[in-house]
Amino acid sequence: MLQDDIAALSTPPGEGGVAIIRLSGPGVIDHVSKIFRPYSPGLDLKQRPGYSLTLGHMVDAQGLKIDEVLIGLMRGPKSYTGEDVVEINCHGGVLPARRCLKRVLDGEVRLAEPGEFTKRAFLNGRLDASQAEAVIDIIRAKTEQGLRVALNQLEGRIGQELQLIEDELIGINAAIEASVDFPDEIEEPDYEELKGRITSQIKHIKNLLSSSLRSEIYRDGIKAAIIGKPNVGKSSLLNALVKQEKAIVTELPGTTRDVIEDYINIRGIPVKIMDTAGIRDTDDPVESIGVQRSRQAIKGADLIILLLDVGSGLAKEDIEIFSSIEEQNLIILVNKDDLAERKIEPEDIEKHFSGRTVIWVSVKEGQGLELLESTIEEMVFSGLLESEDYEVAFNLRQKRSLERGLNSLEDALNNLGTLPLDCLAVDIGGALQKLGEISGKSLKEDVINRIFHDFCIGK
Ligand SMILES: Nc1nc2c(ncn2[C@@H]2O[C@H](COP(=O)(O)OP(=O)(O)OP(=O)(O)O)[C@@H](O)[C@H]2O)c(=O)[nH]1
Ligand SMILES: [Mg+2]
Repeated sequence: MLQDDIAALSTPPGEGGVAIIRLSGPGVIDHVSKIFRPYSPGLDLKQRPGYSLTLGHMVDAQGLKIDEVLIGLMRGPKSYTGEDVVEINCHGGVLPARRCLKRVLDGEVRLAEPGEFTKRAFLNGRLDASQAEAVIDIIRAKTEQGLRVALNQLEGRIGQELQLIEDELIGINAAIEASVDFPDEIEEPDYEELKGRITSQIKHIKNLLSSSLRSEIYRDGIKAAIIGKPNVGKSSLLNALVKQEKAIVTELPGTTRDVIEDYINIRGIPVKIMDTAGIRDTDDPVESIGVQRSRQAIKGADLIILLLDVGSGLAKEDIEIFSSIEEQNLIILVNKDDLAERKIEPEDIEKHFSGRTVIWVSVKEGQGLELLESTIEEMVFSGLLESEDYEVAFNLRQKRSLERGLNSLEDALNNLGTLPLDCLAVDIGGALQKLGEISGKSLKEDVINRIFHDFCIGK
């Protein structure tokens, strides 16, 4: 495929040891050889082999030095994009990186769009669509487990699983079409056998979808909101979980006004944890905005951690907040369990929160926090298949295609015996089309563009 030449800064802007400018396209080696002066006199970049490094200077049109750089060459098709790729390692300051990029873009080379290098890798057949999507997941992974899921996907695990299903569906369709096209020579396939073969592929897809759920949690994480009336210890809990004094803690009720967020790793699950303003009726205009934000945080969370305070006892606010929580996962923490004077007893909890998950903790003394973590893990994975392999994790786009493919197969099964065989072939063809969207075999251009749009420039 003939493409133009593109370049972009592939490292984040800012100060660092090195910055890397990546170029890809048929003319990039030639282009860089004109703006680069190697240390070894007479050495010609164009003659250098793939996977070589060459040290020298990038120079401007007058031959003046711009920066000392190390040039990495990768010759297509053995490169990330499948085309000739040059990586210019310059000094990692804002100015050298910017000047080198400007020099590179001086001529025929244009600035790459977000994700364009990976898009070329896809278009040149180096990666399928699900592998290209894994590249973003690797960049964004927040826990070891999340990274493992993404690395498996980059290896093409999804593609391999789907290929098995596609091969079987192609086999079924071939049998049907042969009997439709040559009715005199080839017998109709046995309906019971067809039914069995289609059913087993339906099962395979359903299994893939359910085993994906666990891996998706490791990849995407969850949002948890810490809520409660003022002064129960919400900010203290956030600080204990993130292991730093992130939020202000005082003995005054109404300390926190904004939602304070951070990421923590709970047994491999990336958790976005939100500390919120204590919920109560207040005339203070700033605090009441904070209370509104707390209520919004409740709505957007996958998991709610509701704090109660042994020292202040159960109040009408506690009950009111509890009743505003809908169908979400909920853990009730009865905090300040270290206090001698206790105004909450187990019977009070039983009376108002019967059947709910309750943990007695002292955030101040770190008591009960381990149990909180294991309870979060259990709750998040409850009802999901046990699996240690992190085999596949579909994203929304892939799931939608998979579910549509599944629908077509279910239609095929329902129509078996009532509609003519060639209608069955259409349903199975539809399923194949949908499954093909996951690897990218049957993707429309606008969808391809949407996939790569999520990427950052330089990737
Ligand atoms: N004894 C005891 N005191 C605690 C514990 N946890 C928090 N506190 C104290 O309770 C007070 C309030 O703590 P915060 O973490 O600011 O409470 P908050 O829920 O964030 O309060 P607002 O932001 O005002 O809603 C502080 O004086 C904390 O030191 C605990 O486990 N035991
Ligand atoms: Mg607070």
